[in-house]
Amino acid sequence: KNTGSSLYPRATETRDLRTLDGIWNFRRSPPNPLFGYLNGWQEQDLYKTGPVIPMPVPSSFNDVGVDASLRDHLGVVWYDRRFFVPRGWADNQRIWLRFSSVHYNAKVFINGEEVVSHEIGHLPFEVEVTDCVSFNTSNLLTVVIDNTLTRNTIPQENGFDFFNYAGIHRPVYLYSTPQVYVEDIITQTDVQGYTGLVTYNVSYKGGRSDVDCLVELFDKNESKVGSLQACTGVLDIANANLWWPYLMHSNPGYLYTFKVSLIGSDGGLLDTYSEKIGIRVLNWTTKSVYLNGRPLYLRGFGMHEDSDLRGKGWDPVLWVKNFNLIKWVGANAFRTSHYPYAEEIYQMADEEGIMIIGECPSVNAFLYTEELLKKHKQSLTEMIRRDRNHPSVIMWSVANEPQQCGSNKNCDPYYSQIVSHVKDLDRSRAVTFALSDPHDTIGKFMDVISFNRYNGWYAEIGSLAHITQRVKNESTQWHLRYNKPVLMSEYGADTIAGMHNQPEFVFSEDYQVALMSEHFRAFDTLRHEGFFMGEFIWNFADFATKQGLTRVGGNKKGIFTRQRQPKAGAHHLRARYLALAAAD
Ligand code: GCB
Repeated sequence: KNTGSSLYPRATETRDLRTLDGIWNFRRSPPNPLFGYLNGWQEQDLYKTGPVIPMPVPSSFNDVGVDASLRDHLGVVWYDRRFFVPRGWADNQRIWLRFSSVHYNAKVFINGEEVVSHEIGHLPFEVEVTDCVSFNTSNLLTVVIDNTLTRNTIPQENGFDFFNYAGIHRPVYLYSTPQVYVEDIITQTDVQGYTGLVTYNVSYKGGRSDVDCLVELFDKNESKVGSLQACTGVLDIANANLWWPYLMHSNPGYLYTFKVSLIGSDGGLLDTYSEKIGIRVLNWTTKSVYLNGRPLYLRGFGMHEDSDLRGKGWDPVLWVKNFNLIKWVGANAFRTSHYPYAEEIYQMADEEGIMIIGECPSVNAFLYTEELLKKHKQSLTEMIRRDRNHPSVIMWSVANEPQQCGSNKNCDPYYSQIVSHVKDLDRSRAVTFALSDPHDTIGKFMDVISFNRYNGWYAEIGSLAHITQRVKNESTQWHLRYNKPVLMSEYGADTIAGMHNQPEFVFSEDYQVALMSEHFRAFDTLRHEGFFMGEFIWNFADFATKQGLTRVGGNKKGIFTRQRQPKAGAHHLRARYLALAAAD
């Protein structure tokens, strides 16, 4: 089967697109994961083989029901729906089925025939289904999902606190392309003086060798500023408008439209596809990461894709609000802790000038097996393939809090291979990991040292006394040990909105504010040392977790509640971030 491209699905002059989002039928499997297959559930409508419940797509399935067994379900679930294929697509078109994310393991059937399977959530997969669909009648689409995590999944079981939401998390599309189609576009930009350079590589498929690529670049006013007739090349853009971060420039997030057309030998248009790109250049030293020659100071957050009822389901309402809040606070960056987010989020970040550290789904890994390494690499391949053209993505985070890397001898070879894998795919961005063990030896593989530390929380709970000194010491030690730029990728305190205590007491808004102030004092000294390049509070908003002694209705370290209302900490952070932005 043709497993297609990594391009975001779009209708163009030559491509058509239908969404398959909506209410699907859903059923949990009995504990035997094979039960449904053995009873032929994939071969007929699910409602004919037993009771079904309505399930929204996209959404996690966990929180839309009324019983804990659905919320906490671990194992196999079944989804299905019917769809029609437009008659017009029968005319020499290829037909593609695309899932933007299904968590964790997915098997997809059309009219009873298995067409594709995919492991690892948070990343898209697609397959050509031209020969599997019928134009004369409706088609049955069945998706079987298993959310069981093991020692050899990415992430591994039990290694993280966020809730293991599952389901069809992002949009599902049916789309058409011509026979000869643009398969992939890779762009990389550079800046020399006032000139922007766009190096590109367009690949196409479809069995004709007499195809030419016409590449055109348009500015925001839709004026053509460059073009080339070649599938690989470099466009020189004089007086380019560079892509700048939010609040660093009066016109942040400037994007050009990169349009590719495939032209046949008779001059006819075969396929066309456009995407937005930003012109900017990144480089880094032992002290900092530079964007367009200017050192970056990142003011940001760790986040989650998480909200009431939807769990991890893509929700444009939530994310437009999130971006408005990110800008209101004066932040310029976030880390996609702890997995790649929906593609639409990177598109918004491109437009708004918000910088992203793109993290793959490896969270708190332990036991470094060959099988895990293979999957970890696969997650990076898929993430980089998907996200590499976004100007907003400035760094790759290849893992959050790898475990035992101070003691386990397998760690070094494992992470050295992980980093070389990333470098083979993309040398234009710095690589980081969010470290938590002060004895970690894997900092040597990184371009930037990120560290997570909960002073005043997991260390010395309730005491503010040593926070400033500890943050300063640890940051300095990381820098001295590895001679790399350092950023604090997590710090924070659980805070119940509305709870007040004077003098400050843990879980109160007052304690969160006081703990933040102690960190700010450290950051202010560190900023002037020249190697400290950013602060990311944990977390942007409260989020769901598994049940546990330390989680009162979830992880409450948000500066916003889960409903995106500000705690006192949000106002406190805003005052700081806006002042930092003014000094930027
Ligand atoms: C961490 C993890 C993050 C947790 C956080 C916490 O170190 O990276 O996923 O949510 O601590 O609040 O415990």
